Amino acid sequence: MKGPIIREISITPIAIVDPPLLNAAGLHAPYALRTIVEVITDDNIRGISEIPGNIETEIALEKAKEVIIGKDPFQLNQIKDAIENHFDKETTAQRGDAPWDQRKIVHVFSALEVACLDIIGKIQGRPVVDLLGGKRRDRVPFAAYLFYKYEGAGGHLGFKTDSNTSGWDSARQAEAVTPEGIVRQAIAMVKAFGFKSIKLKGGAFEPQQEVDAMKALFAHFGKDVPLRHDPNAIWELETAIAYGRKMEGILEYFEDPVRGQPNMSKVRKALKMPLATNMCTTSFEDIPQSIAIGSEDIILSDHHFWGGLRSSMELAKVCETFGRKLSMHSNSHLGISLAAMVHLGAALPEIPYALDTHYPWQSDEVILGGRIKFEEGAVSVPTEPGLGVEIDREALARLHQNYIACGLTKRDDEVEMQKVNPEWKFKAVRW
Ligand code: GKR
Ligand code: MG
Repeated sequence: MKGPIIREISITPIAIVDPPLLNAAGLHAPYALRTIVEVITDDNIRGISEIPGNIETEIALEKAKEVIIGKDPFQLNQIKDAIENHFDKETTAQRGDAPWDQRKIVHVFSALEVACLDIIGKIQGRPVVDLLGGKRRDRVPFAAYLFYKYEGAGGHLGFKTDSNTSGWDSARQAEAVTPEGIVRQAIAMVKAFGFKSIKLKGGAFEPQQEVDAMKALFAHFGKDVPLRHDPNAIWELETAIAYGRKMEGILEYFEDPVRGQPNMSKVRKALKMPLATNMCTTSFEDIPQSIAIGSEDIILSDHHFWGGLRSSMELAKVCETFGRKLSMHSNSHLGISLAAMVHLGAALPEIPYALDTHYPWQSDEVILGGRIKFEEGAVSVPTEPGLGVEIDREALARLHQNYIACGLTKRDDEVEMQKVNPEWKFKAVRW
């Protein structure tokens, strides 16, 4: 039987408004970059996906067309093999020192896989979750993701910001540097989205200031709201043990306090709380050493980095076998990525921890129907065929214009930070 054939792949870089959020690598630019990928079959079925934007990934996607156009979108193994053979092998070291993953090929395959699953779902009349083995839950829980931020840096936030702005919009606009500022941000975000767990992106200020913020969150929300802290591996081993000890009993988990599996393993042995990572165990090739030395309890997967939704399901099995828990990492993103995360979240054997999402920080959207709604901190699993979301053409064109106008081609939080503080330099380990 003749299957569908991939006739065209369209790659559209976009820039979405992003607030001036701080992290260990510096400051978010006024725009976060995403790439929208559309895979179109010979009978005009269109599968879509969204990945972090980076000019090098877009060039690699362009080059992938040479081996993907003409393939059957159902043949995901062939597509994967073709990509692997077409490009040089990428190593874990290429993920880089930044909090986010800088490899190209994992992104390329993830973009193509999700778009092909969207096509397959549309042809079969089934949601993507059914292609991952079927739904284990109807709603997928997410966590509040707090950030230190400067008021005034960066660009406009995509909504009217005047003295009448209230609720989450007002908190999103406000400076949050002190523990009290972080608690105010948490209250507004939890109220607006109903999140039941809270994570603070750390690594921006001295450890004691961040520990004080976690203590202030604990004092306000109490033990029934799980808390996490993520300094993005910028602490020394001794710092992580000393300050981690101060957070024992208040953190649900401690995320990437130090750099590298050996250091993570030492912190894990020294502290009485689970460790999570999206920085030291980031691909299947990292798993043997992770198990041998025990570098973490929880792997924060990300389908954009782990090679798509199906390999994230495989990772779930590996985690189950070796006594790891699995949860999800995020970066600034829109609704296509969120929909993919929700399908995956619905299929995973268990969700012991609410998943990360940056979504509340964004105000743009590229899908028809506008921004996806959270209820009680969770997103309902789409039931329509494929991902269940479609591109809003007018929004895509506008966000692509933003991309052209803003002049950014890759994420560089150090350069953005230097616009505020010219002396500032990224350090892989700072405190
Ligand atoms: O958005 O600034 C950010 C985060 O620092 C992000 O880039 C990280 O990749 O959220 C991520 C994390 O959990 O490490
Ligand atoms: Mg992290």
